[in-house]
Amino acid sequence: MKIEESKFLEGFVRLTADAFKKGWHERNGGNLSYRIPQEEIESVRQSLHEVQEWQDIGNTVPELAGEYFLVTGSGKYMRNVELSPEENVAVIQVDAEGKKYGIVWGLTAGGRPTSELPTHLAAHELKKKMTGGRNKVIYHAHPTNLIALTFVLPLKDKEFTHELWEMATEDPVIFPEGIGVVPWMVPGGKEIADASVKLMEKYRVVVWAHHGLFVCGDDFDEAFGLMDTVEKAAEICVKVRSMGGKQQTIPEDGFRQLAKDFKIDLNQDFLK
Ligand code: 2HA
Ligand code: ZN
Repeated sequence: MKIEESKFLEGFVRLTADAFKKGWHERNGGNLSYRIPQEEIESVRQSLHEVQEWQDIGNTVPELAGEYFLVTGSGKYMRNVELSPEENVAVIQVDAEGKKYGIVWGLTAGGRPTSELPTHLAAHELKKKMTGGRNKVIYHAHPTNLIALTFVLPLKDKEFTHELWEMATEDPVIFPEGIGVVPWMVPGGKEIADASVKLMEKYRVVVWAHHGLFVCGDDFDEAFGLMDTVEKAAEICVKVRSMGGKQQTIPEDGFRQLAKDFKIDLNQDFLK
């Protein structure tokens, strides 16, 4: 079949359209990538062309040698992906050494894959290994309330996580391992990729201070749902602080009880 008929492109486009409407993607903000499993890439082979030019990834990902990814384009707008996927996203292949990529579909009006490719691919490499291949989505957005909180909450994993766990009873069930925080850094390079991937060893959600959020997921629903849940917690937090701050909250033992009843492996280091 043609790639336009594939379920994975449909899922990718649906996430970008929904996420733009959420207000998480001003201008060219944010980026999305999907590791395309072998059988899915074979099913759309007729749409792919040869690699014209191999370019540096800006990172080394040997465990992803030969793999294919669907990625948003650098400088492209999330809101335009739905109108014209072929101009705004690309399918890339990683070379045999895991150092370069080549475009095999998309970006028909020119362009390069997302500026955050070093972080996306390094996170894919790690999560593929950690989940036995189940994790396929890496997603970065600029959600307003979450970014606002990075100006007032301590930029510490424990404090940031605990504050957001308190904001809705089922939040600890959605991100029981907690949230990692990367201090402010220049985006787009290997330094922020290394810092993020180090935290991704422990978490599925990583905050970039004064910038945005990185999440992973087995599929589009999981990645979008995680972004949505964390941003909603952040929105409640902003509202609570705007109303003068907490007058009461979930008791500390409540978290332990929740973990027991919901059978979740809640990160005990983040309880008080
Ligand atoms: O502009 O969000 O972090 C895309 C980005 C870079
Ligand atoms: Zn960004």
